[in-house]
Amino acid sequence: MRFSTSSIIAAPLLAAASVAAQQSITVNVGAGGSLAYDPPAVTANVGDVVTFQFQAKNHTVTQSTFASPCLSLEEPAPGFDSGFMPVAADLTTPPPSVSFTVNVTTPLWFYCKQTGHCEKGMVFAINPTADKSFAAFQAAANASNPADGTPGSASASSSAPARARRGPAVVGARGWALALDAMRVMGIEGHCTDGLIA
Ligand SMILES: [Cu+2]
Repeated sequence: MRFSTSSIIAAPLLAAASVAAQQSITVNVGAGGSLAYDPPAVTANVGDVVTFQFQAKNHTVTQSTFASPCLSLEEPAPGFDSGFMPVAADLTTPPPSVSFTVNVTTPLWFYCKQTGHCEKGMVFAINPTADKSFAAFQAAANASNPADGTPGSASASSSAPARARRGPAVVGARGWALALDAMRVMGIEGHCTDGLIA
């Protein structure tokens, strides 16, 4: 665990350190059955090659826009699209991959066009900025209409949906700790049973 965390942090630092050399960046798609790109966002220079390795299920990497995360980029010209990449559950050969060469310095936005995946947050970004962050892009994806991918009413800059989903677990943990503290104060720690706690 310690080693894998270090390598995840080190990769972008190395990419930023050697500006002149062309970088090769690998992004895992749907690893372990997840609806996610790993890493979900990368920093890249013009000429760098991002290779998407499709690990499971049937995903795509499809270019969209910050304003409409779950709709394919069509104007002024159709954007990058890997197309659907079905992967057998018992795959033993190297996973299929598709590469994308970074051609601009401005942010690039992508999503999975499999039904419902984008709205569940399966999005990816190259060179997101402070103003147009990956978190804001993903929040806008979460707020999009699952039926047709059109943008939702929530602002792209709002991170409220993500907070709302994490909220109950945090409150629950705090409530549990407070309850235990209260029982200790009351001196009933030794007397509480599973039935009393529930
Ligand atoms: Cu997908």
